[in-house]
Amino acid sequence: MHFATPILALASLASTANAAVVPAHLGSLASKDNQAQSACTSPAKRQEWRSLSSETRAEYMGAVKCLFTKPSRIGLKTSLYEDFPYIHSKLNTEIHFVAQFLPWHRLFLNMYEAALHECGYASPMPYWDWTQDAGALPASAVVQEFGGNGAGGGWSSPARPNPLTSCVTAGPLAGTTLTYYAGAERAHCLNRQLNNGTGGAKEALWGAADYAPANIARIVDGSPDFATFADRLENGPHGAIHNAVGGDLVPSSSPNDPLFMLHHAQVDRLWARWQQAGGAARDADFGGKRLDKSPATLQDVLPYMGLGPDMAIDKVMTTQNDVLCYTYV
Ligand SMILES: [Cu+2]
Repeated sequence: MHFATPILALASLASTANAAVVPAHLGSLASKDNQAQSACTSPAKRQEWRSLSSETRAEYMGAVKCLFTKPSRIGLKTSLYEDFPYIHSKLNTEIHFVAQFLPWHRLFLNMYEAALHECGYASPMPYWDWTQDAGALPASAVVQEFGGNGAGGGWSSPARPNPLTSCVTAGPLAGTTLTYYAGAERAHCLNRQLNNGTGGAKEALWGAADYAPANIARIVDGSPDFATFADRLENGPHGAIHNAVGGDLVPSSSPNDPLFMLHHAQVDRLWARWQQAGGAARDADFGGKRLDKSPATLQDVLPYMGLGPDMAIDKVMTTQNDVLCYTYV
């Protein structure tokens, strides 16, 4: 069976001066005009976690744990797994609350998917459709399969100093230890402090209504341009899920929690849906501010600190081109 091999695609981009070189398997059949499109002939189909077979879900979990056994790609003394929280934390201000948020996470996720494939996972990256769990987050089958709540976990202000004692003790991730927290080295267990977002006034601040189907429909159907859409998505449901899961999913090192990647696959899926709903023009609809408040452009380069090649934003504006090759089902 053939799967998209993003890391090979990325490696070939990095190793050739001309990114438009025809992939070897297409040979001379590809004309100059259709090279970019033809590099992706059978897009991987990304599915919701709950629609995967139990064998595929077990394989995914095995690959996540395998990442802890692989060496860092960026020169850290920690594992390949921890490259992801480390990089995300280091780049925090450059990739959040700025125009780069969606494209940066799209390619970051692709690098993670490629690493899982190297660790024996043979299926496309799954996503977590949390709209199905609005109002009952702790009971979510996705959350439960990833180990559920941390010990003693429950609503806790993200602003407080976190003692990091709400350890996940169930499921395949029980006993996971992590090195980085926020911007520091701070060894700790995988932490969660789940809440429904339906309780008191504080809990409702990152409430279930933010990630309920009605709000997602409002954002996807009612946002006229990229900047509006991206802002609503990041500051609404995206942030609500980070805070409602709590623990390790709150600070800049949030890829510490494996749920991060399934969460961001859903965020990426909603961007892809918004793009598709608006036709081809939205494949080039990008805008907003850089960290220094100047206007962002499609030629701005996304940084990955050596985990994979840095990439211009216009290379990741669709999910089917010479860099990416997937769709959502
Ligand atoms: Cu992020």
